[in-house]
Amino acid sequence: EDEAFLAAFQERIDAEQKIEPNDPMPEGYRKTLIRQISQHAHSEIIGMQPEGNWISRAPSLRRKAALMAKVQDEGGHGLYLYSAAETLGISREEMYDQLLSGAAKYSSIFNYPALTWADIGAIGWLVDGAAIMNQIALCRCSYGPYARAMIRICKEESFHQRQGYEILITLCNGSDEQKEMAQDALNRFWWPSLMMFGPSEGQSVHSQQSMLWKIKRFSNDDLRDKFINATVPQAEFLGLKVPDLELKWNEEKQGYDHGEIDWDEFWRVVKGDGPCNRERMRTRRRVEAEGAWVREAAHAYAQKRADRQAA
Ligand code: FAQ
Repeated sequence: EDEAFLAAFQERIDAEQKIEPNDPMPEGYRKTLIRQISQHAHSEIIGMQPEGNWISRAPSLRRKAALMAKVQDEGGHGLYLYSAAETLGISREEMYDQLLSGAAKYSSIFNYPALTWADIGAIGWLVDGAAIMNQIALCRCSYGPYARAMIRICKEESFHQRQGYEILITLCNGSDEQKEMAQDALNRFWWPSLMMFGPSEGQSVHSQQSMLWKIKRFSNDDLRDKFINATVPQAEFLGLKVPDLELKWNEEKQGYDHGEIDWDEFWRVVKGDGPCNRERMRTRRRVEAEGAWVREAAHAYAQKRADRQAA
């Protein structure tokens, strides 16, 4: 790739032109997008597991219908995102293989268990809340198909967020035991939700280049701070306590100061040693094997139609 090509590409990016699938692009740009979009897709698919577990245990028909719709949406987001990644020249099978072999990551957050019904509230409120904060910025990503996919996905995520917050409002207005359940869920999900935004400045190896290419618009730390500033008042409204003794309003910066994130825990979970990593992958492998006959049948049917058309 010569310098003139790279400079011309950067000029298009700087002029806020969207890059489309058939446009020439630097190999690094293509690779970065395949990595990020496919890992985003894997997160959606693996992210169905913690909540999927609770569909049959939802406390009412109404709660069950909402949760089922949410988990289905996540499956839809995954498929949408796999399609966006395919426009960059990788096949879905390759992406699945990368997930199953461990070569591709998925978000650390889905390696934590959903132990109680309050966790379903906390996942909607905090996990989808963090996802939206990150994805709103991605609606302006320089790669057209990814940016456009994000618009619809963000709309659905905001329904998910409200669904979760409403579960917690109900629990917090309930018995002491229910309120304790809500507090316990916040205690366990707060820090892992902050970790979703990725490592801090020095450790975020991809940020600088991704910001230059306008794949990312904000640093991991900036988005994390925005999330904290938006979420702390919501916890106060619920009457819950954020489990961070160092959390304090900073008048000067008009934002919260917060305690240090346990980065050892983050990297441990990212590298496969979190509470549920093995279980998530085991489940994913099992359903992949169980679904093999469906894919075979679909291929055979497509082949038969193609043969008939050719004849
Ligand atoms: N977990 O240099 P950076 C959802 C990795 S929302 C695991 O900062 P980058 C919705 C990173 O990949 C969740 N790994 O990387 C939902 C890289 O390793 P690599 C998904 C992480 O890409 C809600 C290394 O660390 N959302 O699913 C994490 O510039 C409820 C260095 O990091 C997205 O994927 C982590 N938390 O920034 C579903 C959004 N953080 O790839 C169900 C799109 C970092 O070289 C229920 N992605 N790493 O092997 C992004 O915005 C970015 O990729 C970041 C990371 C911000 C996640």
